[in-house]
Amino acid sequence: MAGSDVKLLGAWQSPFVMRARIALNLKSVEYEFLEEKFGSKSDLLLKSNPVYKKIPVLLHHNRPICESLIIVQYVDETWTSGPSILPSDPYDCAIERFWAAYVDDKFFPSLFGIAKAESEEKKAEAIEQTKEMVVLLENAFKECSKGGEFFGGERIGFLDIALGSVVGWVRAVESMTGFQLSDKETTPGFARWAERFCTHEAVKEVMPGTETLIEFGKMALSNLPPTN
Ligand code: GSH
Repeated sequence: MAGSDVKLLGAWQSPFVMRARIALNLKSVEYEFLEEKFGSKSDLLLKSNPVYKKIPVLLHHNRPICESLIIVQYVDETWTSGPSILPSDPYDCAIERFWAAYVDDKFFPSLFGIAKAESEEKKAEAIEQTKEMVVLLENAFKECSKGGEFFGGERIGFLDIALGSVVGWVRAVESMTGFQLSDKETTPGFARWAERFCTHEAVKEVMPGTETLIEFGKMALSNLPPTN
């Protein structure tokens, strides 16, 4: 069932969509990118992901696969001739999945909590919390990379994709708030890894620039519903 007829429903600015695009690029899979407009959902999206109604959705021979990390695993298992994304060792695999879940459950919400904070006090709290998380991720990098350049060792792996997809947004939040979440003194491993990840062939064409993300972020924040 590998082969062509691959479509991806997504949006350029979404870190979740970036995960699917990076996985497809790593495997050199050609795909059609069907861009969803911000603030609306196409009929194809509603039909393909009726449960969550969210992007990304991968359509392989018109069969939908939803949820970014599940898509990454599907791509890895389907296009086996390309470089492996998940580690072959079950323990290494479990550790990468653990940290990928941490990225989704803790790190993303904390990072976007900075941008959405309604007072300076709340913003400072969210920044401190996110910085502590970067330190944890720095330690995870040491454990997973085993001295290599990426979480996956010498190649980009599952956790690189899970966390790396948000690096552009980390930079955008840093620039918008004037606070560094990661730097070469406190989290040197994370900082160097982020540079390497963003300049990788499979990543650079899908990773938007900081200024472009800031512009989008301001527009998206101004469209948030008011909180009471
Ligand atoms: N857990 C999902 C995944 O990993 O794919 C999250 C996907 C997600 O939140 N996508 C956002 C979305 O479609 C775009 S960044 N939002 C529209 C909505 O929430 O209605």
